[in-house]
Amino acid sequence: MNEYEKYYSETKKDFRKERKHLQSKDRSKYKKTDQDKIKKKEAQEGDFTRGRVLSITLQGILVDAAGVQYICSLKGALKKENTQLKNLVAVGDSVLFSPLEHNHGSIVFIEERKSILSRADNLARKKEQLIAVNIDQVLITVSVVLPVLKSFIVDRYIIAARKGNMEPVIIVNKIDLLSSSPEEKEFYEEFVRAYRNLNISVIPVSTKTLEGMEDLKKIMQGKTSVFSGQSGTGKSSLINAVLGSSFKVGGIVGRTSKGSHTTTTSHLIPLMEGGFCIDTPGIRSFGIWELTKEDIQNYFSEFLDFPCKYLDCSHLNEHDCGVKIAVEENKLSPLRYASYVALMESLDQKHYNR
Ligand SMILES: Nc1nc2c(ncn2[C@@H]2O[C@H](COP(=O)(O)OP(=O)(O)OP(=O)(O)O)[C@@H](O)[C@H]2O)c(=O)[nH]1
Ligand SMILES: [Mg+2]
Ligand SMILES: [Zn+2]
Repeated sequence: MNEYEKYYSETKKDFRKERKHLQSKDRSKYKKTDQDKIKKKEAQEGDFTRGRVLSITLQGILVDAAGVQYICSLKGALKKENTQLKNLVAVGDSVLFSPLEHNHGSIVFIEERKSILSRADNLARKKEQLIAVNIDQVLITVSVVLPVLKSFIVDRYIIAARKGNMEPVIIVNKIDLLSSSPEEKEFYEEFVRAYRNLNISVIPVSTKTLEGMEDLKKIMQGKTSVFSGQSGTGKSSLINAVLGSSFKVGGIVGRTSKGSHTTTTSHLIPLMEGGFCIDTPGIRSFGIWELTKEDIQNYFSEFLDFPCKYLDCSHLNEHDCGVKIAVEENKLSPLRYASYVALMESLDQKHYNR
């Protein structure tokens, strides 16, 4: 068992034992170096310690403060404060707490949230169900083959990430499988170029050859990331490679959900290099995944440079469409236009399905 497996292997019964073990580990891992003292000092805010909520279990709220974990509860006054939200505190929250004996603590303040992932099926209800908050970036994972690169799926994730106030980053995995076929190489290169042109970071990697892994770690450093993308693109493999473990990411989702209201329980995993990684299934099950025509049109903002005959032109079937002409004249990326059409058609599809 590696550190992360141990970390999450807590059950009600061995929770105390596990915690003791963690504490002794903490002591050896985080030697009191000068840098550590500085880090600690930064975390202090008056009499309170600043920390990050890693997980919410039946035993309490697990909070990380500069590498040391505390089991916290909410201070009474805080509990009454908010009646709208089902979960007062969410995984990813930045909190201030008073440290108590034996690595316990009492949370006195929850910082304003920068981004929120809440369940799509709960949006209509009065009580919003938070899954995770304060996620900085979505690592949109695609693979060069198996499954093949699909631009419109990437765009779908980019739109959702931005709607949720998170930075989209594209991870192109399995570059070891890039064959010497010129067509395949050309398409891959065009794909990378197209997104870099949109000022989106594209990181080619392989979990087999470990090419690009340092770049991936670098972009995750000091940030909170969630891996997202189609099945089979290698999200679990990438997380394992980043964490240096064989820890089954899918395996822990839901383990602690027994007896709670949630069907999806997420955990924040502290990274050795600083920063966190979250193990939710991605962003597809969240409210931001719902797509509107406006979302699509805002995303393809470069189309605005090419006026059409009709102001409300959909750029699909109309005559005298400036966008279609621009594509024909190679002034607009055919890759982008094809993606636009695919996304617009997916909207129609949904309409018919209703
Ligand atoms: N050749 C090659 N195969 C890879 C690479 N990364 C992952 N794979 C393989 O791709 C398959 C899918 O990988 P997973 O990590 O399970 O993919 P996932 O995105 O977690 O899939 P889901 O959990 O279904 O969403 C596995 O058979 C991996 O061994 C890579 O860099 N190169
Ligand atoms: Mg997986
Ligand atoms: Zn048009």
